[in-house]
Parts: sequence; C-alpha cells; structure tokens
Amino acid sequence: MDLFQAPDYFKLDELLSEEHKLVRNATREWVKKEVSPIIEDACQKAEFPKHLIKGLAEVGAFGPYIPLNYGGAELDQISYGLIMQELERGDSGIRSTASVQSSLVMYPIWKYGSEQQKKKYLPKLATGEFIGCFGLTEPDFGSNPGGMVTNIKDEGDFFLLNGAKMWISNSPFADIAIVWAKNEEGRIKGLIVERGMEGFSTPETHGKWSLRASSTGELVFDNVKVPKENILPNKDGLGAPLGCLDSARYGIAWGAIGAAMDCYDTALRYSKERIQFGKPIASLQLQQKKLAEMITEITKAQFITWRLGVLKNEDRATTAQISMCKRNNVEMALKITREARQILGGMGITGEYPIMRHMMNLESVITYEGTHDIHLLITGLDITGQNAFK
Ligand code: TGC
Ligand code: FAD
Repeated sequence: MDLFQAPDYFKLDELLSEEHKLVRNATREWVKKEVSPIIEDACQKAEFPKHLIKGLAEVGAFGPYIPLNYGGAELDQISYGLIMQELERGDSGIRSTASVQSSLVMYPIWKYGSEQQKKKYLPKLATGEFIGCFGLTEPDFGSNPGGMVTNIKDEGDFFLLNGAKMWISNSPFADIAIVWAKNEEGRIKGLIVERGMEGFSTPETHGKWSLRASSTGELVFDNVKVPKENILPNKDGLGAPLGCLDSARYGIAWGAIGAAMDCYDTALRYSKERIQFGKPIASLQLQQKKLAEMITEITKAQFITWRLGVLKNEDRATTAQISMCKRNNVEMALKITREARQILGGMGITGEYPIMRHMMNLESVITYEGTHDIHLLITGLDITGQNAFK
C-alpha cells in the first residue's frame, strides 16, 4: 500500500494557486492508484507499462501547457512542473514518457511546426493515441549534438534521410519521431518521421540497470523518404532542439524533487517503526542527521524550482537557470536516495521499498538531458563569459 505523504516543511502550498493544487492532487492520487501497485513488477520485468498511457493523458500529463485548441490543457508552467513531480514520485520512467511526449514532441510541433502539422499531430499526442519520441543523440555525438552526422538530401519531392540515433526514450513503440538531421548545407533541421516509413526501424536497447520501466531504443534511417510536408518549417539550427531541451530539463528539475520526496518519506516512516537496541532508529542522532539534511535539501530545491516556474510563466527563465536547477535537484535527489537506502539497512536494497529503484533511475536522469558536467559548464559559461566546452 502506498502511504506517501508529501513533505512541505516551509508551507510552499501557500504559494500555489487552487488550480495548481487541484492538478497536483489529481496526479498524486492517480499515481497512488495506478502506478504504485504495478511499478516494481514492471521495473523487475524491464517493461514499460503501456496500459498507463490512457491515464497519463487523462491527468493532463501530455502537453499540459499546449493550448486547448490543439488538445492540450493550457495549464501554466508550475502545473506542468507539479505533474512531473508527482509522476517521478511514482517512477522516473513514467515521468520520462510524459516529458518526452510534452516537451520533446508536442513542444517542437507547437513552436516550430506548420498549422497543418499542429492540427494533424497535437490532438492525437494529447490523448495518447500517438506516442512520440525525440532523436537528437547519436552513437558518436552525445554531449556534443552539433556534430551529428544524420543527414537529409533534397530529392525534389521528398527528403532522403540517412543515419542513426541512440538512447531514444520510447523509440521501440513510438508512432512518430522528431528527428534532428543536417541538410546539404550542414544546417540542422527537425523532421517528423512516422512508423511504417520504408527504411525506418527502432531496435530496442536491452540490459539497462536504470529506467527499467521505460523503453529505450535506437532510430535507424536507411534511405527513408520523408515527405517535404514533414519538415518543421519555423526554426532550424542547433538552437531548435536545445529550445526543446530547456522545456524538458525544467520538467526534470521538478521530477527529481518527487523522487527525493518519496525516498525521504519512506525513510522517515521506516525509521520510526524500526526498533534496534530497544528503541526506534529515528531516535538515534546519526539517523536524525540524515533525515534532517534530507528535508533541508528538499525544501531548498522546492523553492528554487517554484521560483524557476514563476520566471518560466513570465517567459524570463534562462537556459542557465534551468541548467542550474536540473543539476542541483537531480544531484540532491540522488544523494537522498543513497542516504535513505542506508536508513533502511538491508531492506533498502529490496523491491519492497522504492528507494533502490529511484536510485538506479536517477543514474540516467543525471546523464540525460545534458550530463551533470555539461550543466555545470553552462553555469560556468554564464557567470564567467568563458566557454569551457571546447
Ligand atoms: P552553442 O554554440 O552553445 O549553441 C548553438 C546554437 O544554439 C543556441 N542555443 C540555444 N537556443 C535555444 N535554447 C537553448 N537552450 C540554447 N542553447 C544554445 C545558441 O545560441 C546557438 O545559436 P546560433 O544561432 O548561434 O547557432 O552549442 P554547442 O555546440 O557549443 O553546445 C552547447 C551545449 C554543450 C551546451 C549543448 O549542445 C548541450 O546542451 N549538450 C547536451 C546535449 C543534451 O542535453 N542532449 C539531450 C538529448 S535529449 C535527451 O536526453 C532526452 S531524455 C528524455 C527522457 O527520457 O526524459
Ligand atoms: P558523452 O557525451 O560521451 O559524455 C561522457 C562523459 O564525458 C560525461 O561524463 C560527460 O559529462 C563528459 N563530457 C562530455 N563533454 C564534456 C565537456 N565538454 N567537458 C567536460 N566533460 C565532458 N537522447 C535523445 O536524443 N533522446 C532521448 O529520448 C534520450 N533518452 C535517453 C534515455 C536514457 C535512459 C539515457 C541513458 C540517455 C538518453 N538520451 C536521449 C541520451 C542522453 O541525452 C545522452 O546520454 C547524454 O546527452 C550524454 O551523452 P553520452 O551518453 O554520449 O555521453
């Protein structure tokens, strides 16, 4: 049974609107009812629980901030963040699916797509009838996506697409892929590639110890004929995919708090119940130090992230602020998983508790959407004006 109680040490709820709380609570209840009972099994079996797609759409997790006329919920950025927080409280892999669908598939179609593309894809993505994925990373170009070799050639009626992407969340079952490729002039373009196009395949990546309840794979393009109407017409260059990453990284910053909250809450409850040397381990100073530091770090993360949400609502959040927040929160959450795991002793390594699963998941979260190092260098560049990437 999921006994989760969310920590709110500094009464952050008082800074949220009624709509924020409504959206957050609905997602929280849905996670308790639908995700918590099945997630451990899905993770052990390394299967994405596809039956959750309908419910994810119903709680508004697919394109929460997309306008109503395209099928979205037209919520603000704080509501989006709170949905991601609650989903990742359940599992990072479930949040990943919602992040990719919202920020990496619906967002570029909404921001860079034609009116025809928006009408064709967005409503179906909002209901989960279509699932999308986002192909930026390549075998030889991860942190440095600007070096990509996947390419398109103009063949008059269509573009001929060749190359490969790897580490792509949801690729094995996605209906469409947003693919970034270079044209003959070396300019990066976004394309909508549909499952079923000849020469397009999506082999699954097996053997992951992290994000096991999320399906990851490749995108392979062997002379795929992509109709010209499938190119995203309104933005190109590396700034186009990086713009999507800003939105996804923002959601991850909230999500990481959810995973941290779940571990803290689990460890706090366990420490009050577990008796050693004749008393609850919660009464021991060493365990109190761990718990006190956890709630302090969660509280700090809640506040910078809420503030980032306010700035994002006002369209004032910078790439560097988003990087700082994603980096801080994921590291904070990962440290909390490790401390919480120790509080549970041997029980901490079992699937009876969510801690080890969160810990393993966060090893991906600290790497994808820009590694921990890359986000530090983004902050470094922002404050010094010196580019240390190259
Ligand atoms: P750089 O020269 O800095 O920039 C190239 C062009 O992009 C512009 N730009 C941005 N535009 C919009 N938003 C941003 N955040 C932007 N950042 C930069 C920039 O102004 C420039 O424009 P222009 O017009 O001058 O060309 O690029 P760089 O090659 O030096 O690379 C910079 C770096 C390293 C920060 C960047 O490439 C980077 O962020 N690397 C990390 C890669 C990454 O995060 N990959 C994520 C893949 S997707 C993923 O992981 C999904 S996980 C999904 C899940 O399951 O949740
Ligand atoms: P590399 O770039 O090879 O980095 C290796 C190490 O070198 C890292 O520690 C890095 O910090 C360091 N490093 C690299 N450059 C520098 C530098 N300039 N200075 C200092 N250190 C540096 N990608 C997608 O496009 N779509 C997806 O849906 C997606 N989903 C993913 C799901 C999972 C489970 C995982 C694990 C990854 C996913 N990714 C996805 C890919 C992810 O974005 C990349 O793994 C990430 O950007 C890092 O690239 P890389 O793995 O090639 O590492």
